[in-house]
Amino acid sequence: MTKIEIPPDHPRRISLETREKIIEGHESNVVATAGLLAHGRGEAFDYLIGEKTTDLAKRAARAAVAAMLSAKHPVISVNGNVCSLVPEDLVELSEICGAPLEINLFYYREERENAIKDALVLAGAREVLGTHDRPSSIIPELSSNRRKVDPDGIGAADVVLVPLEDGDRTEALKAIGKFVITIDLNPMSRTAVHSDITIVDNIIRALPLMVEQAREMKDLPKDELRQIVESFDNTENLATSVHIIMQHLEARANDIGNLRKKFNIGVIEK
Ligand code: PTJ
Repeated sequence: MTKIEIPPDHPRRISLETREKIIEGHESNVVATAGLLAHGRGEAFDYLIGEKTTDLAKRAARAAVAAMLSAKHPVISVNGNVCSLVPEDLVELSEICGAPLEINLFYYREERENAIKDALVLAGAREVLGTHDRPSSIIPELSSNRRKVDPDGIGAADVVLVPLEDGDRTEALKAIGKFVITIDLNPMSRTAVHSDITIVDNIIRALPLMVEQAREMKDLPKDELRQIVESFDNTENLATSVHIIMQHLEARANDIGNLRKKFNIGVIEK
C-alpha cells in the first residue's frame, strides 16, 4: 500500500503519522488486526485528555522509572502496537534500566512474533525474550495466549512494565505477586485499575519521557528511588485522571458555544 503524504502544517499531523505507523505495522505482521481497533480506542481517549502529557502523567512516569531502576529484575513486555509505535525507545529504556524485552502476544502467530523480533533487533535490541525457541513457563491464573512467559523474563521478574495491555493479564500478574506498571490512555480500563502504577498518556509521548527520566535518575540511591515509588498513590492518580477528562470536556463544551457565536453557525443571513 502507498504511504500517504501528510502535509507538515496539517493540524492533526502527529495523530495521522502515528496512524500510518500502526497501519504499516499491521501490513508487516507486527500489529494484530485487533490492534487497529485498540489504537482507535486509544486515539479517542487521547482526545479526551487533550493530546498532551499532563503533570500527573509525568509524576506517574517518574514513579514507574523509579520502580524499574530499583527493581531486582525488571522486564518490559512487548506487544504488536507497542513495537510498531516506539521500538527505539523500548530498546533504550531496556538498556538504561537493565530490563529485558519480552515478546508477549494476545493474538499469537509465529509470523507476528518473528516480525516483532526483527523490528526490535533493527531498533538495536541485543536480546529478545519470549520467542518460541526459548524455554517457557506458564502463569496458571491465565487462560489466554499470554499465559506463556519466559522463565528468565516475566517468570523471574519482580517489576513488569505491560503497556497497552488487556485486563486479564494484569490481574494474573498481580495474583502471582508482580509489581505491575502500565501505560494506558483509558484510566478506567481494568489494566489501569489493577496496576500498581498507571501512566495515563499516549505511549508515543510516555516512552520518550521515561527514557529521559531514566537517564536523569539512573544514579540515584536505591533508597531514594524506593521512596519515590512508595509515595505514589495510583488510586488518587486514576481518580484525578478522570477529573482531568471531565474538566477538559467542560472547557471544550464552552469553546464550542463560543465558536458557534463567533462564526454565526446555524444563522441564515437575511
Ligand atoms: O499484539 P497483541 O496480540 O498482544 O495485541 C495487542 C492489543 C493492544 C490488540 C491487545 O493487548 C488488546 O486487545 O488490548 P486492549 O484490551 O484493546 O487494551 C489496549 C488499551 O490500550 C486500551 O485501554 C486503549 O485505550 C489503550 N491504548 C491504545 N492505544 C494507546 C493506548 N494507551 C496508550 N497509548 C496508546 N497509543
